[in-house]
Amino acid sequence: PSVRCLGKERTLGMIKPDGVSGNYTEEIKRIIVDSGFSIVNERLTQLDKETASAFYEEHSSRSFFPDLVSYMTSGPVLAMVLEKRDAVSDWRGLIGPTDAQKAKISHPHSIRALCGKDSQRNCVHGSDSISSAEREIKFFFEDVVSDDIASQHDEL
Ligand code: RTP
Ligand code: MG
Repeated sequence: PSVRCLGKERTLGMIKPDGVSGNYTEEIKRIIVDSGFSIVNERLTQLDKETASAFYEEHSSRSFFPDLVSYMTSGPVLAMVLEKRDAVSDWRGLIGPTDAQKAKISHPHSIRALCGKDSQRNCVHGSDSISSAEREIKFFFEDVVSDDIASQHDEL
């Protein structure tokens, strides 16, 4: 199935570990819904090193990659499938620039300005293209990440 259907489009949004542990989940969800997105699926999950590395594999040669993997595995993340017309670009616009310090100046109403700290801890993720959205929605909702927090707890 395509991420585009009947004029609507889907993207992968994620609240990163700092957003979840900082108790921003409800506020971010309210912004999402108030901005016209439907949250059509969601999954709270703890990424391990392997899954976090695979998710961000495009950055594997960057100097910040080991830090990025540590950050993304530091606590649970909430992955969400977000749907609306132009979901991919509209969600990128709503989250703001990568560097949360810059976001606070240039995009003060963005989500990263609200709950991000710096160029790494920026509290949310968004797919950067329609093809990334297709890959990332599959990643969280069909392939690698199959156990949510509740079922992981059941196995303990
Ligand atoms: P994302 O993929 O998480 O939505 O973020 P993005 O497109 O705005 O930025 P990207 O270039 O894809 O970088 C992915 C994530 O890596 C961390 N990062 N750290 N220390 C650094 O200089 C640095 N640069 C990037 C951030 O967590 C960024 O969101
Ligand atoms: Mg990116």
